[in-house]
Amino acid sequence: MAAVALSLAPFYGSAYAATPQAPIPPGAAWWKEAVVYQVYPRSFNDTNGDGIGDLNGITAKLDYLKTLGVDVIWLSPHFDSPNADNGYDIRDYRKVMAEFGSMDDFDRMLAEMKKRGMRLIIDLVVNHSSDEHQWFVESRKSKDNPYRDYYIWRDGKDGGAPNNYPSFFGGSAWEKDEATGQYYLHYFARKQPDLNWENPKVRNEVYDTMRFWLDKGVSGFRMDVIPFISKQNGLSDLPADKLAHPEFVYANGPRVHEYLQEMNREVLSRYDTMTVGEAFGVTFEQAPLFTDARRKELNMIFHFDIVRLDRDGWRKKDWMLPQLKAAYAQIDRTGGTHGWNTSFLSNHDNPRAVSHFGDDSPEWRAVSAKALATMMLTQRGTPFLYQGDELGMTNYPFRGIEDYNDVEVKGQWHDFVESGKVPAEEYLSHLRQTSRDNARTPMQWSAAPNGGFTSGKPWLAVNPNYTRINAASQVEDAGSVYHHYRRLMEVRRQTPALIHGEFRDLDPANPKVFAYTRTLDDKRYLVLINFTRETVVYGLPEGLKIAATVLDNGAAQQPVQPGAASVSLQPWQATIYEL
Ligand code: TEU
Ligand code: CA
Repeated sequence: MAAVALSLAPFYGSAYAATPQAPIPPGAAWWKEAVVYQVYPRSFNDTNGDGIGDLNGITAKLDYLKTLGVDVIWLSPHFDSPNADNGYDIRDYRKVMAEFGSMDDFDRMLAEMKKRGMRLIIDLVVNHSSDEHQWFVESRKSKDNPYRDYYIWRDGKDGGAPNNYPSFFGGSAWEKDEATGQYYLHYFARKQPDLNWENPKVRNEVYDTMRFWLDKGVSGFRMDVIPFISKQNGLSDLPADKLAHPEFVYANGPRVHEYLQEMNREVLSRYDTMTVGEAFGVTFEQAPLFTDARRKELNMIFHFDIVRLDRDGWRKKDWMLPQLKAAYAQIDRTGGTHGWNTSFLSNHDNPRAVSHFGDDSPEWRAVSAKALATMMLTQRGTPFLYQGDELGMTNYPFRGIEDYNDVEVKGQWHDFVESGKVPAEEYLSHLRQTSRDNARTPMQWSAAPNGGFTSGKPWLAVNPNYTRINAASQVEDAGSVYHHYRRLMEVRRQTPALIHGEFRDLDPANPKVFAYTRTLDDKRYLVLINFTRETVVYGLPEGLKIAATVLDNGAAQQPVQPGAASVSLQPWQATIYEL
């Protein structure tokens, strides 16, 4: 305990008292300086006992987020939806999902955020809508319906689908519709038909929707699978080697940049916004096409290269630290001088950060979660923190297939297990580690029943470790994961070099330690992170001298002497030094 107090010393005094930060002023770069917190509303906080999180539940927790140091909230879809994919299938883009509350609740939530100097970005899900959207209800009625061209309809070929495109949620990406005998395209579930962006009416509908929410006061959008909006000319069959990862074809339609530039011209440039594109299927080489500010498209994108480092679809693979570092270095390069990046380790589609990249055993969970926090918040990119990761929440102890809720799992179970291609046990052993449901279990607010998330029956089971891992106990404990995140955000806010400074990996091949500098003008910082359970003596590269410790994650045993040539890094130690 003494060691913890000592290592926290530099920021313990002022930071624990939690001086609320001043709001970031409007202007070109507020979104570079901001820390974003993703709320998955269904699992955040339920205030009416129906087992589903709601907007009032978010409003009730704004002080918690403010104290943590959050500047911007990204709200996963809050729109009217039949929930085939938990809101990523939108029935009405201008209506609030009934389970989440009303438009009045939304307006109040937004006003309360503004009162606290926080901004809100919402999820723009416009590659597809719900099949229950009025546009699709009309579109499927007849070939000459005025809405027919809002979606992508084709005749079948040789008695089957128009081409061999697979859906991410299992089976073909085409569904035959009885009314006309034609097929419609759906990259995701059958209940998520793809919109036809070639139709200018569709684009204008989307822009109108964006204006509707911007005029209400939201500050921008996270754009769901936005590179997929332009479809390949001719929609020909995928070659065999592209079938396993169709995203690299789906993301490369010929008109995607034209559409994004039009969207920017028509809408985004007229407001003070931030935009982040979910860039599934976009390579490092292509990334600047989306984010180079001179092109006027998006501010930043989510690269998948870190969260999918050790993945092949639902399969989990081994990973090594140098691979992770290489991904960081490449991502940083794609940002370049004119672009900007994101920094994230988890979201509602990925397993929990600490279970994925840290060590979620009881002994190492907290310290490794803090080490990952240090890494995530000292990259050159806007950090996106996923709800619950600030507590070091872990993956769920899934047993059988019946424990899962995700539409993706149901499709895969059918395609791989029921088809006899993969034994159930093999699929399940990977799924336990890779399932999206790991991140979707309810927030663990306290040690009360259901982690204080609901007084009713939660829509998805709460992780039984809520009695040990919860917000109430961590807010009280200065040495918690929560307070480490809070201190990191405060340090980041006060240290321009950690936001804008040049990133340099000092030792890309080191399998145990991630060592990098962040440099801005004459200010230089060193970050050292030990990714192992062992003590590692790390010799500093020639010429580097530590001037002071800025913040460590509670693992350090003794302060480093100024001028020291090496540091004895404790297991999972992560420290920011000033050079
Ligand atoms: O996800 C896009 C996406 O392609 C993957 O992350 C996907 O979830 C899957 O894991 C691929 O195998 C976005 C949303 O974030 C996700 O929640 C939605 O299900 C999807 O789009 C459809 O809207
Ligand atoms: Ca509720």
